Amino acid sequence: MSSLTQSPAWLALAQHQHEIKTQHLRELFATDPDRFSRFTLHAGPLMLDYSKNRITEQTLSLLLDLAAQARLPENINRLLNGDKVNVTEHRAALHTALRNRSGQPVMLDGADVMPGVRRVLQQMREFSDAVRQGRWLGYTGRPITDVVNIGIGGSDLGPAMVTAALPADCRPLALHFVSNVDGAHLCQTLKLLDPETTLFIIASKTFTTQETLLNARSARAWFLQRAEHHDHVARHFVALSTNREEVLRFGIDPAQMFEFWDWVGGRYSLWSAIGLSIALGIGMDAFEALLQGAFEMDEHFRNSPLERNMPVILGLLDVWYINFFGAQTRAILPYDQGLNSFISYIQQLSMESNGKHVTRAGHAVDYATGAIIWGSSGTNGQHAYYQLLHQGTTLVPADFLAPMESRAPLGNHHLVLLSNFLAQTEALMRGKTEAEARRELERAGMKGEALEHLLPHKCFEGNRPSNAILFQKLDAHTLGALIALYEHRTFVQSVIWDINAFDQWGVELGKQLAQGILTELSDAAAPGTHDASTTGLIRHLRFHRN
Ligand code: G6Q
Repeated sequence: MSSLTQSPAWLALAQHQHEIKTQHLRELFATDPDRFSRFTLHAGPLMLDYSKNRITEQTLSLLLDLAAQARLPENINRLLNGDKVNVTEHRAALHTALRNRSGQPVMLDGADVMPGVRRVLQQMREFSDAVRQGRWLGYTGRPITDVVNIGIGGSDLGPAMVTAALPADCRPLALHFVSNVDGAHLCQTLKLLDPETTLFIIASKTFTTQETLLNARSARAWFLQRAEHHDHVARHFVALSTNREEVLRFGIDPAQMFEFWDWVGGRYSLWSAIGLSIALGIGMDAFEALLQGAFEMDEHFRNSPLERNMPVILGLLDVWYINFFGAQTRAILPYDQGLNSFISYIQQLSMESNGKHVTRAGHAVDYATGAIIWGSSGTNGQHAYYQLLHQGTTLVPADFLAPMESRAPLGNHHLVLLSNFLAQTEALMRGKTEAEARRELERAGMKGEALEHLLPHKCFEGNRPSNAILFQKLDAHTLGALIALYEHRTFVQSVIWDINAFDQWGVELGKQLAQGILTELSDAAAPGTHDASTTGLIRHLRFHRN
């Protein structure tokens, strides 16, 4: 047994869960008229209603004891002050420095990182302005019309999500994102483009990622088929990376490189030079509004007492459900079409950060860690999988997100959207009792055996927890705050679980194996020692591809 699961705060929560698990949210609301105001928080542009959670004041107080036991305030400071919190890679995780708008220095190993951050932001402004205003010309003197971001994982999901969430009305540039090494992804994209007016952004922190480099080489070959001369590459290829040597080796002049640093984790990198496609898509002012929104959330995280701290409360609620109710998943259900890709972004952020099986010191955990994140934008999910949320046997805590104002007002669409948002959270919480279902069936004229037969199917247990996050309108500032909220919430979980949220060794194993198998797929003589299944599949593929 680990010291965590034997600790006083943990044992007290386990005991409390035993007492509270039969209590229904309906009763909690009925007995406390102030429940909504008691369990509502504001941070920057966001409002969180967490009253529809299976908690009481005592639950919160016990969760806060757990946070104190894990020395959460000290750990927040360590993160924000540039301590090497990524213990397996001996690195800081200073994504907050990238959006530090305070004018204060951020020290790392005795040096202020802010001058470098500001220099790259200025470089991004100059470049994105020049491209957007048509001053940056392609090799035949025509302005750029299309930008293709080639990157994967953290070098793709963030920019793709932000630019999908914040479509500008009249963008001067069309943005494309190519991530998959499946040649179809690149081919389908290039089919639409003219090399004379296309700019490629090769986004890779390491500049060694197999998929990205292969896509980048194929894109360059496509470009050179038309442009013919290597000198023209300079007007059409830029690199976002920490690895100057590899960028040079690829053939991109370091003058066309936008630098970032090893203390920026891939899934935390959209705030860095990796955000160049965002700046090109929505303009540098809007990119800086995104940074500002995130900065405000950072300040809230740094300065608010734990009991009024939005990322802390959300992170502790996650722990409450995962570790004490056995919840294995969490749904993210934004009632805003712009946030459709937000789910896969948070999926990476959360699952790559906290999908860990050992503590920071390397001891196996004996408690659950990161949950599976999934979902889709409402109302679509209601007509697909919400059935399981309402009547299934798995507890799925859910985040419901909604804007109070629509970016695309159209008749009463937004009111219909909001009414569904509210109806779902209420239905999950309340459910429908047998008496209510019976009354309803009787009113519909049903009786006798037919009624008794249908009755159990029409009952809803309810008591299904959800958070509601409201904001005025989805804009850059709000989105920045929202992303930072989820980043910090993920960190809070990791502190309670004593795991490293900033490494991702699990990603490496597949990469290593794929290198060896690549040779074996094309060369029957290549040595390989695999299990019978993998060997069989390799042979089958080699034979049929021939
Ligand atoms: C993120 C992960 C991973 C990474 C990609 C791309 O935290 O480490 O998603 O971003 O593997 O890596 P490169 O940017 O180095 O190409």
